[in-house]
Amino acid sequence: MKVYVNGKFVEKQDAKISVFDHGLLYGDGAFEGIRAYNSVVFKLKEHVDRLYETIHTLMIEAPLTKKQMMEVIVDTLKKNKLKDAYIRVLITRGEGDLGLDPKKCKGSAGIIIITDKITLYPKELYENGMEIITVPTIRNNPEALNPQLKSLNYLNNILAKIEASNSGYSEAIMLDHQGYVAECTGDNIFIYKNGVLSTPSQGGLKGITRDVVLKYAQKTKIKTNECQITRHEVYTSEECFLTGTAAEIIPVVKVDGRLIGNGKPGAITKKMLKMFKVATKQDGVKY
Ligand code: PXG
Repeated sequence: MKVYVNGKFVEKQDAKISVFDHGLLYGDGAFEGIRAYNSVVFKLKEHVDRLYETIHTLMIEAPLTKKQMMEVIVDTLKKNKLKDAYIRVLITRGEGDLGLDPKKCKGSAGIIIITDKITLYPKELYENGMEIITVPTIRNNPEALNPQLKSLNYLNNILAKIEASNSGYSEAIMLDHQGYVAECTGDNIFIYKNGVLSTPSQGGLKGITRDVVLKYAQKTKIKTNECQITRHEVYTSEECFLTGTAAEIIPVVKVDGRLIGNGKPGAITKKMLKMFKVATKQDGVKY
């Protein structure tokens, strides 16, 4: 497997950066998780735009222009001869000294790692739905560390993941600083009730898969609502599902021990899954 590191393609075992890189020392950097399906990089432009929005706020200098970045991502896929892949793109602050000061860093690093398909959850969960819980760790307050920043510091989500997994669950709901449902550790959450598909308006990442689902629902005349959502509203929903690049779309059938609907993946969830499969083959950059 060839990895792109700072302008060079190297073998996996030679893909290394300095231990003085602030990406390692402080989680000072940004990343994206992208997928390619049958030689189409799904929503490539949207992912690269989001990556560059994160580094803009973090004031990290881009190692490549957006256009170059998109080209290098495609080159990495071609070099590895992969039609289906999960792509991890990182931009770190670069090498500095043992102090926080970003001004002392020499220049950002760009890294592209590719793996053949990843399946985040077991196949049967996609068919039968998963059971999730709410965990004590709340999502970062947006005025402390905005959830729109896909930074290399994922400890907030990792702490929640640890809590989920300690209790025997593979995914968890994280509440926001006001106690409303924000999102899951690596996915957005949707609920469906009385003809309306709702997703939290605040506290979580505005996911690209989330956006695909919202746009498709609107196109097919399903009412959508981005709003504050309570746990009670999740418990009493007819359907619930999670969305994310890694997870794709996964049905949820039980939350904190409460059955959702009839405890089986619902019709709207199945409709979204079907749409998503079609979209992933069309909606992106072909190579
Ligand atoms: N919320 C969070 C906190 C995320 O990290 C999503 C929602 C979904 O966004 P997209 O744009 O992918 O629809 C993400 C992204 C993992 C993993 O290993 C998950 C993500 C990113 C990196 C790793 O579970 N999800």
